[in-house]
Amino acid sequence: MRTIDGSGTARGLRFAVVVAKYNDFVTDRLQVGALAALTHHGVLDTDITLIRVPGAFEIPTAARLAANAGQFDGVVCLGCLIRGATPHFEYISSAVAHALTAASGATGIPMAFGVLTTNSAEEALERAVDGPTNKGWEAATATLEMAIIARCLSQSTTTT
Ligand code: DLZ
Repeated sequence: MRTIDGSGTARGLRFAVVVAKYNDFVTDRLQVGALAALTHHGVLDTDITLIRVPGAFEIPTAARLAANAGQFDGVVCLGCLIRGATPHFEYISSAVAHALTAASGATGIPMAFGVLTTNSAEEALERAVDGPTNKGWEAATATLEMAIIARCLSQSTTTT
């Protein structure tokens, strides 16, 4: 039996990190976490492209454009929606989640949903602390595991 689980080095893989600037007191911290995770797993700084978009609503379009550019093995998507401060919170959250699912499916490029949807700024900041519990770190790790899986599957040959 063969197991493919996304472990192993991510060196040589290229990533786009799409970050919403809205609520940047949180998203800047998610960005730090995501970049730390990519570096921790062997991704070279020169293989990372940072794309900063206005708000969460713009993340899926940028992610799809990045994927279609053919330069990336994965796209890490980071944003922060705060219910109390966002009148159309449910609408944007749902739109972003659905659009990212569609973009990843249509392009075949792994994308992770690192968009916080919290009740308060305090809850958001709790999810953007230093280290592996940072949701940016988690999203980057999920993206690179999926990129490793995609690389393994694309290199697989059928044997009889
Ligand atoms: C307009 C808006 C609001 C009210 N709240 C948020 C938010 O909590 N998080 C976020 O990332 N973006 C927010 N935005 C901006 C929208 O995502 C988008 O950038 C604008 O509606 C322009 O399309």
